[in-house]
Amino acid sequence: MTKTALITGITGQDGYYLSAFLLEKGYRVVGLVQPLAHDDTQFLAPLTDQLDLRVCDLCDGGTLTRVLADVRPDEIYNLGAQSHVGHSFDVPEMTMNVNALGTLRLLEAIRALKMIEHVRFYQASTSEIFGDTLPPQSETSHFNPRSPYAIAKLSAHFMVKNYRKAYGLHASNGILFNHESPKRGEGFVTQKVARGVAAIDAGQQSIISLGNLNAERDWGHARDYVEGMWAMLQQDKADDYVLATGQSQSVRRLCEEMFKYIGVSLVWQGQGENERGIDANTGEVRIDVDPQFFRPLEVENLLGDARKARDVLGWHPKISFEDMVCEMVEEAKSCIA
Ligand code: NAP
Ligand code: G4F
Repeated sequence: MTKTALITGITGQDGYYLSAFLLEKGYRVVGLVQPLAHDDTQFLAPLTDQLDLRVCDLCDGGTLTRVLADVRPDEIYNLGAQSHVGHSFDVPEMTMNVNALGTLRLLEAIRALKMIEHVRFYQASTSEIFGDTLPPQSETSHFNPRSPYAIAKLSAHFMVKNYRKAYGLHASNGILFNHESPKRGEGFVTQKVARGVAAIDAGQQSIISLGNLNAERDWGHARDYVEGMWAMLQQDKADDYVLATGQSQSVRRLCEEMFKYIGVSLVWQGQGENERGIDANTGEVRIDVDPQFFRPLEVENLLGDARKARDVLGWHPKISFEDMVCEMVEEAKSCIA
């Protein structure tokens, strides 16, 4: 029997890779697209003729319920979110509405439609919920959120646990550490640097301005992480899992690695707001620090311990940081060419 998966946030990075993965497995894939976001579906262009796209906002409980009643999915992947941490400080109410209440609306629709026993639910939780808890962070680490984004996601995380315990819903939180790809939104640091490097290589830009160069992230590739999402829903029992590579890099090191692909070796001079990344050969400044990219509160160091996912799900990341970086820079260069 063909299984049906419903994906919220299908126009995002993970929505793209998860759709491709599920289509390959023979699923019927239905995706929710925001009412005013039709242009965004171009992103899905290679897949759109195989997808069933429905217009629905996570802030609209009535439409969510009607779509669910019509689609009757076997699996729901709730990826839809205002996912930019820095931006969440500017739009905290909207972030709470989409990320926390949006999840609750979906869970309530499942309950109202008496689908609890028939559907499996994946929640896109996040390593941001650990905040300044010291690494490595695992499922048992303290949650210490430091942004409206993380607070909203933690609320959704607990709501999912609550529906699992109270009503027996097969609902799992994937506590995912950063994962990137050429499909990454341009507001995130990996894509910003990849596109900046490509533009510098093409002579269209001379410098990339960044915020906190010291922050460390556990960066993997989105293609690996969507496999973990699916694996969680194939278990007899729902549970929460960390997905991570177990290695972290600073933003500074990310820059060094990306510039290598255009033959530039960076050296660093100065400190704090005066720090500069300089082309060791030419002396040209390629990176500077602009305080407008600092956040009111920062998460300094995320490094995940994904042993539970490895032992229970058999999941482990296959794509290295270096290969992910190479793919992003090459794709950014080919978009300019
Ligand atoms: P993304 O590229 O920012 O995609 C977010 C998706 O949510 C987009 O399709 C967006 O639609 C949709 N969306 C936003 N507001 C919505 C609303 N009101 N109603 C319905 N849909 C809405 O994020 P991603 O990187 O794919 O991440 C997927 C999920 O995993 C997100 O929930 C994110 O918070 C979480 N997460 C991501 C990472 C990571 O490193 N990528 C790590 C941990 C957790 P538009 O395209 O129209 O804006
Ligand atoms: O790329 P980022 O914006 O990702 P961030 O904040 O880690 O969030 C991403 O990963 C989370 C999982 O841990 C997801 F839940 C979330 O949805 C999102 O996908 O920033 C990474 C780091 C931060 O410390 C930031 O302060 O890079 C630092 N940074 C330095 N300069 C910058 C910049 N970030 C951005 N976006 N832009 C800069 O110019």
